[in-house]
Formats: sequence, C-alpha cells, structure tokens
Amino acid sequence: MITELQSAEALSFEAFKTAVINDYKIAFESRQASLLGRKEVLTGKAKFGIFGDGKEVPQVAMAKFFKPGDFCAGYYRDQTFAFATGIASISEFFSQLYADPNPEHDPHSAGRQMNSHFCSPFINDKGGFLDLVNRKNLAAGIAPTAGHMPKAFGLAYASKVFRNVPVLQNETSLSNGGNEVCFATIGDASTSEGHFWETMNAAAVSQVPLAVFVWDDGYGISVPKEVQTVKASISEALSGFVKSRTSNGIYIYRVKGWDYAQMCEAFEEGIALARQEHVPVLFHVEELTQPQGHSTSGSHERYKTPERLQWEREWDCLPKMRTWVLENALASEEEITSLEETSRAYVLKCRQDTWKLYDGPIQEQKSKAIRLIADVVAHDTTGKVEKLHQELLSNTVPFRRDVMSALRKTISLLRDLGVTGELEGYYTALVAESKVLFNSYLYFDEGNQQEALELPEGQIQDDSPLQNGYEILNKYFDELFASNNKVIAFGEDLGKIGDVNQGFAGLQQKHGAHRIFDTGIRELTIMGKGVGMAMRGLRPIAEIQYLDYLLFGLQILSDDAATLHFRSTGKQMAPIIVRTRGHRLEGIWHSGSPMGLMINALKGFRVCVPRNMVQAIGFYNSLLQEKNPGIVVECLNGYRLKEKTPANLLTYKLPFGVPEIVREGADITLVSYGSTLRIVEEAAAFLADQGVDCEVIDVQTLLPFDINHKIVASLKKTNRILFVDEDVPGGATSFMFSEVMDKQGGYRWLDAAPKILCAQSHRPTYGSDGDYFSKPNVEDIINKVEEIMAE
Ligand SMILES: Cc1ncc(C[n+]2csc(CCOP(=O)(O)OP(=O)(O)O)c2C)c(N)n1
Ligand SMILES: [Mg+2]
Repeated sequence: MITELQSAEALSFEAFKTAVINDYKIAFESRQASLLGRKEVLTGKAKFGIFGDGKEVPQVAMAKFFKPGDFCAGYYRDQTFAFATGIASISEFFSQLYADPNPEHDPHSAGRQMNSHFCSPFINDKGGFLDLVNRKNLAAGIAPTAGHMPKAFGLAYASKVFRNVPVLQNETSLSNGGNEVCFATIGDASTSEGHFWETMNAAAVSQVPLAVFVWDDGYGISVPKEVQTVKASISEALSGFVKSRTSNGIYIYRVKGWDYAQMCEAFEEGIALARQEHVPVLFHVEELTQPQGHSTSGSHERYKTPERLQWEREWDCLPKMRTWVLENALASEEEITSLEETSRAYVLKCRQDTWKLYDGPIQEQKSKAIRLIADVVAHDTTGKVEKLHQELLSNTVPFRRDVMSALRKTISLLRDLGVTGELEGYYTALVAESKVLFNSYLYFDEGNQQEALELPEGQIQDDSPLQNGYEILNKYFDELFASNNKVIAFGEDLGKIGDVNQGFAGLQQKHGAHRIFDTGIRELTIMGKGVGMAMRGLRPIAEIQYLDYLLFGLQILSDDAATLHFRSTGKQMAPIIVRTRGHRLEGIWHSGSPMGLMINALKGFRVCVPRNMVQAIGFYNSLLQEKNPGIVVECLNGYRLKEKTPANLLTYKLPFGVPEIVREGADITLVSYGSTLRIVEEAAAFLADQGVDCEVIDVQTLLPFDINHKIVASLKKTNRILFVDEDVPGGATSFMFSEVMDKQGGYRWLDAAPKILCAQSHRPTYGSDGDYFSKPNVEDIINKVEEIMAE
C-alpha cells in the first residue's frame, strides 16, 4: 500500500511520511475543534454547532488533489477540508461559531452563517475578479441540503466553456484553459433530494469536470439510509449512470472512509480523469461516523442502537488513521502522542484567543453603556432604569442586543428630562455600526443606487425603424455575442431553434454551440449552471422558457444566488442574468405573473419588468454591467408587436429603479408595468375621450423600486392613484402600494382613496374569455378610474 502511494504521489519516503503526518495533524486538530466547539455550545457561548468530526480523514485525502484554480461547493461537514486547503483557520472556525460580525475575524461570513459554512474570496471590493487560477476556491456554503449541487454543476460547466470557446482562451486569471475541477461534497441522506439527481444527470449528459464526494455516515439526522436511498446505497442506485468507453456518464468509486491509503489512491485516479477528460466522477465514501452525533441539537443515542454506536467507536476514521500510521512505522507512538498534545494545546489557545476577539468589543460597549446609564440613573424615580442598569451589569456574556436594549429603554424612560443626550449619541452610533455589521452587502455597491441615470443612453428617435420585437431582440443578441466574449446563453430550445420566440434564431450557427446551446428540461440546473458560471466571471443568460416554470429553479436563485453577496460579505457574487417570458398568454400555466412571489424571494436581484423588447434590451445591457444578479421578464405577447429600434442596440441602457411616465396627465396616476401596461394605455386613451386625463407610469423595475420617488411626484399633481398589474391580490400591486404610501409618504397627497386593481386569486382560465375574466381588462380599469374620479 505504501509503495503504491509512493509512486502515486511521486514523493520520496521522507516527504511522503511528512505529508501523511501533516494530514494526521490537520485531522486531529480538526477533531479537537469539533470537541471544543460542542462544549462552547453546551456552555452557552455559541448558539448551535454542527461539526466535521468523523469525516476528517477523507477530507485530508481529498484536499491533496485540490489544486490552485479548482473550485469546491460543499456543505457543513467540510471544516477539515477548509483547514487542509488553508482556506480557513481554526480561529476563523471559532469566530464563525460565535457569530462574530467582524469580517476580519470570520472572513467567511462575518458571523452571518451558522458555523462550518466557509468561503474563499473570488472578488475584490471593487467587484473585480481575483486571480482565481492561482487560488483555491471555495464557494460560500448554504444550509439547504443539496441546494449547492446545481451551482457545483455550473462551476464545473464553466471549465467546459473555458476549454471549448476559443475567444475565452486569454482569460488566464479566470481559467487555466478549463483544466480545473469542481469538487462537491454532500451527505448520504441529502442525495435523496431531486437537486442531487438532476445535477448528476445534467453532469453526466454534459460531461463536465465535477467530482462529487458523498460522505456516507448512514444517517440524515435520525433517518437511516435504508429510508433515504434505494438499496441503501447511492453508488448502487447510480449504477445506470456509470460511464463506459463509448457512452457518456459518470465514473463511480466506492471507498471506505476510514481507509486513508485507499482513498488517496482512488481520489488521485478519479480527479485526474475529471481534470484531463472532463468527466464527472463520484466517490461514494462509506462507513463514516458521527462521534458527537448530528449536531448540538439532540443526541444520537436517541436513534442509534448500542451496537451501531459501538461500531462507530471502533471504525472512527481518526483512530483508524492513527493505527495505520503506527503499523506502517510512519511515526512512533511517542511522536504521535507528542503531536497530539501540541495540537490539543494549539486548538485550545485558538479558542481562547478567538473568544476574546469576539467578546472584547461587546464588553467595551457594555462598560460604556453601564457608565452612561449610571450617569443618569438618579433622574429616574420609578426604579426601572436602575433595574436595567443592574441587569446589564450582571450579564457576563452579553450580546450587542443586550447593550442596545438597555440603552434604548433608558432613553425612553428619561427622554422628557433632557438628560439622555450622550446616551442617545452613543445609541445612534451603535445603530449605524450595526447596519454595517448586520444589514449590509445585500447588493453590490448599495450606496450608489441613488446615482442611477434618469435617461436611457442611446435614444430612440421618432424616425427609428419599426420592427417586430423578436427581430429586434435577435439583432441585439447577434451584436451582443459578437462584442462580448463572456456572454453565454442556454436553455430549453434556445440553441438549435433559437428559443421558442426566435430571439436566438440562427445565432448558434454563427457564434458556436458552446456559447448558445440547448439544455434538457431541468430549470434547476439551468439556473445552477448560470449561477456557477457567473461566479467564475462569465456572463450567462440562463433561460426559463416560461415564467410559470421559474418555480422549478427558484429555490437556488433565492437561497443561493440572492444571498451570495450578502452572506459572503462581498467576497463572492453571482451576476447571473435570468431571461424569461411571461404575463399574459393563455391558461393556468402559461400566463402567470407571480411577481410578488418573485420580488419577495429574490431580494438581492434586479427584477426587471420591461413593457416591450427594446426596454428589455435596455435592461440586458445594464445587467451586463452589473455585479448583481438580475431577471428580465419579457412580455410573452409582445414578440410580434412593432417597436422602434434604437440606432445602437448595444449602448441602449436603462437605469434600475427609474420609472418612466409614458403618458402625461393631470387627473389620476395609473401605475403599472409589463404586458398590463398596454391595457392601461388603452384604457387611458379611452378615458381621455371621456374627459379623464390619466398619467400612466411604467415602473420598469420592481427591484429596485422608484428610487427617486417619481410616483409620488406624479401623485402631488393628480392626487389620485391606481396600481394595476396581473399578479394575485397581495402581490406586486400591494408592494407598489406600500412603497408609494409608506416609504414615499404618498398618503399626504390624496384626494381619493388609493386603489389596487390586480388579477383574481385563482389561476387564469383558458382562452380569450378566461383571460378577460381572470386578469384586469381595459373595462375593469375604466370602471375603477371612474369610481375613483367620482369619489
Ligand atoms: C432542504 C433541507 N431540508 C432539511 C434540512 C435539515 N437538515 C439539516 S442536515 C439534515 C440531514 C442531512 O443528512 P446527510 O445529508 O446525510 O448529511 P450528514 O449531516 O449526515 O453529514 C437535515 C434533514 C435542511 N438543512 N435542508
Ligand atoms: Mg449522513
């Protein structure tokens, strides 16, 4: 075994020994971190803990083959891998456990994520990509089980694009000619998720360098694998996926998680295949254990038999590796014991120092708050301030919230006496600090939103030529692909026939099948592909064929893409552009307009709802300059409508959050967007003949929404307002209503009750009459406006 390893690693025996001992040391330290981490939770210093104990040895083995330039998307068991690759330190591990909001202490999430969700920086604070080729890259983890798999596929797919698209060969800091592998880890039980299966099929069909490691400890919390997986074995279940010489598919390895040498061998061979041949590989790592159970919430004695628990003790990978090291005379008992003692002391010291880093600033805040409250306590005759003072004094492990709460309540109790000036000043400073620590980074460059341009760049002239919407889009995409090498577009029916509405017709032939291509019907991995590619510096336009099917892909857009910049505190971004078409067409599943659902699930995205294809192009151009992800909902019934074509399609850009007044009027403001806007305009034209002068506003983007408060400016003039869309009640009309009334203070300018007109609560019924009676129609708008005018 040793000889095989030696040749495999091409190391001298001494170097080999050193490498093995170093692996054992990392594994041992990681175990200590898990043991101490659990204690921190039990003693109340941390809230919750989930650890990588029982998975250390496979992870040091896996890390050996993870090269600079590679990517990994894993889950909460991967602390040892993060330590072994140098991506995380033990101190950072403890900082995250304490939820330390200082990004210097927890550079992985600044305390925003539960513990063991690591990440490495992909971008600098200007949004520029780092030299990813010379770094080990770890995508920020997420907690929804298997939720990271579609993105892992996308990270791997990017390598395929970089390898096969000649115009990308000079992107040498983003990819080394596509030679990088994306590693993904997943628990045995999480392979039950559809996400896993869709990803494996997509990877097997697409042949991408994805290396999946299944950590099989036999359980998903309390539920054993017999209940999770057919034949209780993911590798057996996947046997039909196995690649042969002549077929596509996946190479599958089965290894024992306690057998370091066997894993090194298998991982080396499999990763080399993935790297060289661009094929997916799956390592089913069996017989792993959970020495401390699933997490700090509950003990595994509740659901594991004494026999199983005994087996776990005997087959724990860490002592197994120790025995193997001794048996093969790679170290003596004394050497190993001494290494263990040093490591134990080191981890303990890391924990102590890290706690001080976390707790110190809070103790300072506490001391200052106590002094400020003590200064004013004599003014209180009720004893309530004294109680707050005492409570804070006796709180030995305070949170920031305890300090804030004592300060704020004291201010309330003594406000009328005019003695709380200093207190208020300190409280305000802490509020400002907390905004940065806890509420920042949802969007890249948040602070600059207000500088959005008022006017589109690249005007449409009166004599601009009229063309069908789909033809303008097609011309635009052609020019775009000729001018921007990083843009890649894909989706169902998008490649060969050029999408169901011909926006890409003829373009695959022109710009190549590696840049414009078809996918299977799998919205989740289409989105994952887009997210992964965007994280690696490409500019994917990932298509959901019809808006109604966005739900299939929404989970990862919401949980992963929308939170990425926030949860990594600006270290990673996924500026995917989701292209879809929706609103008004026919029937229950081709006419949905679930905008409320979308804007609530996709905070972190730009949500663009253009009224026609030229406006859509304006948003594509703007999104391509963005660091934030975005979605463009094209009007499904607008492709054959004639539009004026701007002279230079590539410079026609639209600002986000700037509504357009498409018809000026003095009597009432009608606010809408997308396909419904045409109906509103028709109603406004009819009403004009009846003597009602409507101002029609197209909001253009729902996120962000009217950042310069243009709608309230209109309301000041008309004093009446109606919000119209085709979402369900409580959806985007309610959102617009609350933005204008609450945020913009619109209620102050009203002469009549503000109204909402939206679709029925049920899905639209089929056919023209189904549409008419399910969604707002011209007559509904006329009716509503007449009601408001008569009030
Ligand atoms: C989508 C989703 N469902 C449920 C959970 C709660 N949950 C967290 S871990 C876990 C079990 C996962 O087991 P497995 O994949 O085998 O990983 P292990 O913890 O055993 O390493 C569950 C059900 C979750 N995080 N996400
Ligand atoms: Mg498991």
